[in-house]
Amino acid sequence: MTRNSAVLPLSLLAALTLGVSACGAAEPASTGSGGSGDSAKKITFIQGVAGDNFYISMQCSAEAAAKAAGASLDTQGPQKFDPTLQTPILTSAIAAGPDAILIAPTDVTAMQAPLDQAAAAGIKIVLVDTTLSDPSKAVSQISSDNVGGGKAAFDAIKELAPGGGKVLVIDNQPGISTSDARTKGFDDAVKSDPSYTNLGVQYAQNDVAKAAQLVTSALQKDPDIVGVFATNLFGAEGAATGVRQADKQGAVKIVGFDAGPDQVKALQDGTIQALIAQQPGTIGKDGVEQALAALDGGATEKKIQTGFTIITADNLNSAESQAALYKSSC
Ligand code: T6T
Repeated sequence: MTRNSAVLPLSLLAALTLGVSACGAAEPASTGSGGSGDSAKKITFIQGVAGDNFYISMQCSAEAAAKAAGASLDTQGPQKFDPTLQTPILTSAIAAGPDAILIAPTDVTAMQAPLDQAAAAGIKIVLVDTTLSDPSKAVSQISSDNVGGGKAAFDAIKELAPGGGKVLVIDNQPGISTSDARTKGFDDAVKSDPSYTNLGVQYAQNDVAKAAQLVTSALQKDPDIVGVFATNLFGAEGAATGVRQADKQGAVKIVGFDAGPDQVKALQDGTIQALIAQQPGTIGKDGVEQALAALDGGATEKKIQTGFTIITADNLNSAESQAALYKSSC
């Protein structure tokens, strides 16, 4: 099923202007909310990485949905977007015996076996944001239209730099379903327009400083780069820093996935031109509802696709853009 998955028409991109930045990873989170009594359903939410505005926003709505249903929800997350750090968190969550786990798997293959084990233990698994190579054991998977988002990013760069030229992608790491799909959507779109050349994907491992360094080096080698697509919060923050360091704000257009407070600041100061805000709140709410439906023996939706909002400096103050901004806390 697809919900709210319409990409804003490109005509709305006519108002494109600037933006970007990010947020750092935090302590492994473990916060709880809602639900009381022995009969309350227990849900654990395992983020891709703690301290990321996208997952914080998802947590807030998941907590609210759990509370409304009389269930409890506790949230945990690794300090880095890394399956070797997420696996032990999942293992101890399984040992605690929740009724359901909502999780953003940090790798399509590395998280497969531990999640299959959780499902085999009778825990209802809902994949939120990212997915697995084989998601069949999950009761539901909910994510943005990431291929469409990658294409929308290129469409935005085209509007910002209509003359064509070289474009670059700053990504987290390979093996993440969401960003792999974003880079594919972007790359396919670039290939359809011979006036642009995709210099390819560079991986920054969610490290803002590394993303900045990749962008400054790329600009030294190819000073005529016209656009950078950053596939998530941290890549966008780093790309903005790299472009600032090269003193090329505005000359190099940055389009970044996600819309945390730092990205919005960069949009306002003109370093980033467009943000593709996902709907983490919807993903979290739907995730809890799917988990509870599965626990109650009700119907679940195997796949739910959510949409996004393209935010520019010009439309930032609109009600739609304001509603799409990510939270730093609940
Ligand atoms: O872009 C989101 C999320 O969709 C992706 O899977 C990982 O990075 C973010 O959490 C943003 O940092």
